[in-house]
Amino acid sequence: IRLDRIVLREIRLPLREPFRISSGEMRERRILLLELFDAAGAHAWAECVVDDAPNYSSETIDTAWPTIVRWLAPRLLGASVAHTDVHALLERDVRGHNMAKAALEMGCWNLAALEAGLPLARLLGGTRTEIATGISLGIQRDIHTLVAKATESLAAGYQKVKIKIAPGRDVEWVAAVRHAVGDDAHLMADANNAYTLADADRLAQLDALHLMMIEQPLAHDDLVRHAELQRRLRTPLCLDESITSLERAQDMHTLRAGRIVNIKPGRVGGFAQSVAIHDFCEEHGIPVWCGGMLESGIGRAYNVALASLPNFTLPGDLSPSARYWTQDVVTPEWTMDAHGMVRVPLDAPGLGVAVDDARIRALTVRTEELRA
Ligand code: OSB
Ligand code: MG
Repeated sequence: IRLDRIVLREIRLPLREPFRISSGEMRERRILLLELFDAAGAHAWAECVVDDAPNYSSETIDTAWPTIVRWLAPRLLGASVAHTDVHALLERDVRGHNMAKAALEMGCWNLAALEAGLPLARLLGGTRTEIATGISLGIQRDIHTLVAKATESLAAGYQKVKIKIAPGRDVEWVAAVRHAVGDDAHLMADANNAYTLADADRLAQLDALHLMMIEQPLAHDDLVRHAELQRRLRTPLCLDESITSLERAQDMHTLRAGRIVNIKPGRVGGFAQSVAIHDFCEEHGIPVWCGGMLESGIGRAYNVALASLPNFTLPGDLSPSARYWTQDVVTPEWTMDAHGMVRVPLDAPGLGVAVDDARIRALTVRTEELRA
C-alpha cells in the first residue's frame, strides 16, 4: 500500500446511558476517525480508540491527534509498505502512543484487504463465522439495578456478564448477581486497577463466586504484583491494561501474572501485535478474548474481524450497536442473535459494513487533512 492522503475527523456520539468504571465515567464519546486514501484508489475508514480522559491509558484524543499529524502520518504518506510492516515502521523511535499507531496500522490492513478483495477477517487468518459476545456492565447506582441488568442481559442471550467493580462495590454486588442468576451463568469482574495487594484477602472472597476471571485488579502497568495476587487466588486473573505488546504477554506468562488475556488491538498498537499475542497465547494454552473500548461501529468491525481468529475462545465485549448508541455510523448496525452470537461479515471485502459518510460529516466537529 501507499497512502497519499489521510483525513482526521473528530465526531461526538452521546452514549445512551453513562458508562462508569472504577477510574472514570463516560457520557459522550469524542471519537477520532481516520480516512486513509491509497494511491491505487482504495479508501478505508479507521477508528482510534482513545477517549477524552487519560483514565484507561495515558493517551487521549488530544494526544493522539497531534502524534498522528506530526510523527506517524508523515512516515506513511508516500511510502510503499506492506501492511504487515506498518507496525515496525511506526514503532521505530516513537515510544508509546499505541492507540494512535493502531488506528493507522489497522486502517492499512483494511486497505490491504480491500485491495486483495478479501474480508478483513480472512486477511487476518480468522476461522470463525460467528463470535460469542458478552456484555460489560458499568458500575450501577445500586445492587438492585446491577442484578436487574445482569438478569436482563443473560435473558437477551449474552454469553457472559462482566461486572465492573471497585472497593465498596465488589463482593456483595457480585454475590447478589451470582445468587440471582444461578451457578451456570458465565460471570466475571473487571476492576480497572482499583485495588492493591493489600486488598488480596478481599479479592479472594470472590473465589467463592466461581467467576470465569477477574480482570486487571491491580495497577495498569503491573505484572509482578498480579503474579503475587494470582498465587493467592483460585480464580484466573485476566490482564487488560498491562498487556501493551507481545513482550508484555510473554512476561505475563513467565511471571504467571495471569492466565487469560483480553486483547484490544488499539491498546497493543494494532493487528500485527494482536495476531502475535494471539499466536503466543495459543501456543502456551492461554485463552484470549476481544475487549472493547465503546467503539463506534467502525472500530467494532475491526474487533469482530480480529475475534474470528481461533484462540479467541471466550466471549468478547462485542455488544450490539443499539446498546451504546441511538444510531451507529455503520449499516447494517452490529447485532447479535438470541444466543449472543455476532456474525462475522464474510460477504464483502474489507470491514463488511457500510460507513455512513454523510452522517459522519454531519457529526464532525474538527477535521484535518494530510497529504504526501
Ligand atoms: O476495561 O474493558 C475495559 C470500556 C472503556 C474502557 C475500558 C474498558 C471498557 C469496557 C467496555 O469494559 C467494553 C465495551 O463494551 O466496549
Ligand atoms: Mg478491562
